[in-house]
Amino acid sequence: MGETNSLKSAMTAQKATQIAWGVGTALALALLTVGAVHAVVGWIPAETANVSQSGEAKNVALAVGSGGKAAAWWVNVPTGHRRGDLILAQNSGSGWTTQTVTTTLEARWPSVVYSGTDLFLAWFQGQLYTQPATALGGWFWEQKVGEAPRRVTDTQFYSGEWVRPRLRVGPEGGHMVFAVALTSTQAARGDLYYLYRDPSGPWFSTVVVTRDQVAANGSGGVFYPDLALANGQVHLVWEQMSQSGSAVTYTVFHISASVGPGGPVWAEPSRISLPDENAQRPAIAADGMGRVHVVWTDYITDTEQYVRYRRLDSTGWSGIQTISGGEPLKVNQIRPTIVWPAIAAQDDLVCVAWHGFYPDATTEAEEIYLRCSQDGGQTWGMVQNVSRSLDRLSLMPVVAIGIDKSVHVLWEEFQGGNNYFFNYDALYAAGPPEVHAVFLPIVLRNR
Ligand SMILES: [Ca+2]
Repeated sequence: MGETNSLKSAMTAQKATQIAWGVGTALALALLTVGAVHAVVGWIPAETANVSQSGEAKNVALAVGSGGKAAAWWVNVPTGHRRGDLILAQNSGSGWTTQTVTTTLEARWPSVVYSGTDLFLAWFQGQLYTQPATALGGWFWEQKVGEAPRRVTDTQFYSGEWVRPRLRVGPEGGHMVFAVALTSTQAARGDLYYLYRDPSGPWFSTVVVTRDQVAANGSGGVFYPDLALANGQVHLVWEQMSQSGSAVTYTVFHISASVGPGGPVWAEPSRISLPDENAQRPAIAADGMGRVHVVWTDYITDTEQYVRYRRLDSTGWSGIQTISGGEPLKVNQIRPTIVWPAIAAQDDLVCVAWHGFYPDATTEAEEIYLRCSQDGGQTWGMVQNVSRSLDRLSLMPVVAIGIDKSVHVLWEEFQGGNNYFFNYDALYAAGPPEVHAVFLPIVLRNR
């Protein structure tokens, strides 16, 4: 409750009015020079931090504990390298404390999750696929903070940047998902793996969906999976590639399971993106009320992408909504060349974050956007600009919601130089889900 009060006090009416007029002036200028008012407002965080300050932060992950404080987790990748050290930063309430968790310089793609006050970390450690000759593979690791790390399985797995291990921990045990192959020759087209364990037991792994299982003409592949727990069920989503000759399509699929003493019992997988979409990078979140919320990128062209949204509740799947607004999103053609959505939900609050820039951007550099629904995903508030750094690449956000309904966002922010693959810091911002006061003065002023 202390955090709620501090958020409210930080957002005094006077401050909101000052910032609102500042944004209004900026948008009025944009109207004169560009000729179009884009319906994006600046988000007013209650708290911001550069949590890495290393110039080496990649693959950021974020979770908020029952105490309302965030834990950030990323890989410090030295310039010229592909892997690095794992860094954990925790917000004590009076500042961030940072620790190096591994020093092997072999880690990528961390995941972080709270179960009550217990903090769990997971990651991939080894050589990711770059070309067949260097697909050496690696292992997945899990660590409860305060205890020793342990290897999730003895099996050596092969995968690439799409491996995306995601960990969830509930009172019944742990759940993990990733996209991998058992051989280096198949590393570029993995299968979908789900793993589970009892609260103190070993991990059991199972292949949920094979690469060709839901591909129309074979030659499939599984990429970028995600995981959520709702009503005692496991929900997985993933990006499914299907190749027929030179035609390659990407589709977002969903599968659910009941997990009992005998292990998971899977339902049939189902496609949740439209057949004519080029649907990639799905993310899923459970809201604690039995619903799951899914977002993905509809990649039409390099310069026309949209964030789509769908919800599964007791009546089935909702229709598809476009969360990123009416204007198409663009991304730079350096990294990662695709819009990258993230989602978090708690009760009726659902928040989506993504990177990109809109057609009226003065610089072709990504911003981090945030949009929240306060009625369980039926209607959505304003598109808000979280990063507000027009000339710098702001990439690959993650989002989390605290029990006080504060929204926490972490992303990679370019720190300058000529090499856009390196020199990123992990930036953090937290605040209320919505700042309605900002938009109204803009409308009045433009008239
Ligand atoms: Ca930016």
